[in-house]
Amino acid sequence: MFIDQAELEIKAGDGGDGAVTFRREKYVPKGGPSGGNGGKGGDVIIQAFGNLNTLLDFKYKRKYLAGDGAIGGSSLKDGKNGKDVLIKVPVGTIIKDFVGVHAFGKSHKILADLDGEGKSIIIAKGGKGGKGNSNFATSTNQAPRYAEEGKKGESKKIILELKLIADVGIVGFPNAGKSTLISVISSAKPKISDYPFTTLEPNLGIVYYKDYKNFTVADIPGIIEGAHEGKGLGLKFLRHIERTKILLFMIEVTSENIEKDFKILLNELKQYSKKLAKRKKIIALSKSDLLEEKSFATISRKKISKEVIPVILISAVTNEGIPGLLDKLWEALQHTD
Ligand SMILES: Nc1nc2c(ncn2[C@@H]2O[C@H](COP(=O)(O)OP(=O)(O)OP(=O)(O)O)[C@@H](O)[C@H]2O)c(=O)[nH]1
Ligand SMILES: [Mg+2]
Repeated sequence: MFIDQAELEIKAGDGGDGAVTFRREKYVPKGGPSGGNGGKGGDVIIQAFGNLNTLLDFKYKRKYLAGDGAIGGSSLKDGKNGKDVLIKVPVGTIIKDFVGVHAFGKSHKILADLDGEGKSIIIAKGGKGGKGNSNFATSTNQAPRYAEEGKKGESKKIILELKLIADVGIVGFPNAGKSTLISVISSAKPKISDYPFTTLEPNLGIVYYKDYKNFTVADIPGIIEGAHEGKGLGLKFLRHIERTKILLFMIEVTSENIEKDFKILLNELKQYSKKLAKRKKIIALSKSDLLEEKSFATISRKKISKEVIPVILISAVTNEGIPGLLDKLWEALQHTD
């Protein structure tokens, strides 16, 4: 199962209490106050790591507690600070408030969008340590018998939501050859099979292009007509290509009606998000090795779409068109922001 949303309970550490102690020295019958401060509670920190790509870990572990600060010591020694907890998430993880109910219904406030490697947030702050009694001595009370209590650490419920960040998102019917393409052009090794809905979770691959240049491609489950009404696997996976710059439509070249297929795919995208459907597009006609006579010339580009969209014939089996496709994707990426 692909987990792209998780609910966590987090609690930062409580601050340690300040201490009430007095100096005991030889020949000093009444020592002054010597209670140290309590330690600070540990923070809960969430950080994005590029080598992760699911929220699966959070299916099993949902509670995160940072360490409490220790009580202040005698002889003005401060208590130890509590240990921080670091929660590692994939790049592209959005952190939301568990729930915010207001006049218009429920909403989840976005607390952070960890959209870059190494980005982090202190999601729950540890409580301050309490001051020891040594801080409270005054001219009228030289031996205070009280100290401050440590402050409680923050605790909250949060939602993690993952939206993959890729340069190119592949859209197509099941079995079009999307996963095969990503396995050929990148180091990703997704499951490939001769039946629909082989891909159940998004795959992200890095394409190493010429001269150490690279870009990322996301392969998502296939879409079918009516997906916006929940048919097949629905459209929820489109969220993973919402943040791509280019959409690569993949249609089998042997299809009876490429133009119609393109329209169906585009319509499903529109139902999900008009903004997404407007993104820059490239069409790859897959499995060109199955084309009996080389009749690509007869597939009119104009017929496929009214917009001017590059159409490239490819085969993951013979490698035909693949280098040209990478050139086109790279070139198009240079013209997007
Ligand atoms: N002849 C030929 N077969 C291909 C080519 N590319 C993919 N296939 C085959 O087409 C079938 C489907 O390939 P996948 O890559 O799993 O297709 P997909 O689009 O990822 O499918 P879903 O994950 O179900 O959406 C497999 O049997 C592949 O071996 C190609 O270029 N030529
Ligand atoms: Mg697939």
